[in-house]
Amino acid sequence: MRIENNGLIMIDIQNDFCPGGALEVKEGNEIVRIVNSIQEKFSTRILTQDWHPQNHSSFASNQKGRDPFSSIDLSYGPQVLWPDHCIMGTLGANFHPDLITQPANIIIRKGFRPEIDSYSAFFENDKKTPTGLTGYLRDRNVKELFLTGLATDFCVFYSALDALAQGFSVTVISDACRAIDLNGSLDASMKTMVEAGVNFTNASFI
Ligand code: VGL
Ligand code: ZN
Repeated sequence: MRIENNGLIMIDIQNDFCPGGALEVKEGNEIVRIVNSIQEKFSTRILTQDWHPQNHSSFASNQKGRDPFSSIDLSYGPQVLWPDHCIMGTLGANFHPDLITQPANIIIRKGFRPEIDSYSAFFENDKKTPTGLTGYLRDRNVKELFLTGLATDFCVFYSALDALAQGFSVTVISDACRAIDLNGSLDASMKTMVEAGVNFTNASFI
């Protein structure tokens, strides 16, 4: 079945989030085959790409005396500090080499402003600055979104909540996602998504 007017969002399936990468997500590479196997069932295919300048404020290396995976307060609220990752133009920012990218209709890059991080595919972490994805999807008359990618408890999580708030129906394809799981973030994000009304399925049911 090809699902018309439905969109598949493939979030940050990039080398730096896969084993051996700068911010590796356990088993991150294992989703590539699963994501590839369902792409043709969707009429609209969206890739997102975490795309940071070297001086990005979410990098612990740019915050004096701070360690990766600690948290600080930035102008828009608390922000986890990460190892340098997905630096624009580097190999680590490339999509996983086995990910099928040709059929994608649009690539949304996010996190390119030095002063603000961007987990969600829709809004940056100030919850105000849009990426433009909402307008793109509305213009394409997409109503239902299916989310895959890395990481379940950060970029997938914030994208799912924002997509719901923008009026889309949202289904996370669980076996096509993997988590960072920092201080219980996976459990917390799952609970929040369930309570918010996110649906969950597996790729074999698509
Ligand atoms: C992500 C942390 C920092 C993600 C991106 O894709 O989930 N996490 N940048
Ligand atoms: Zn990032």
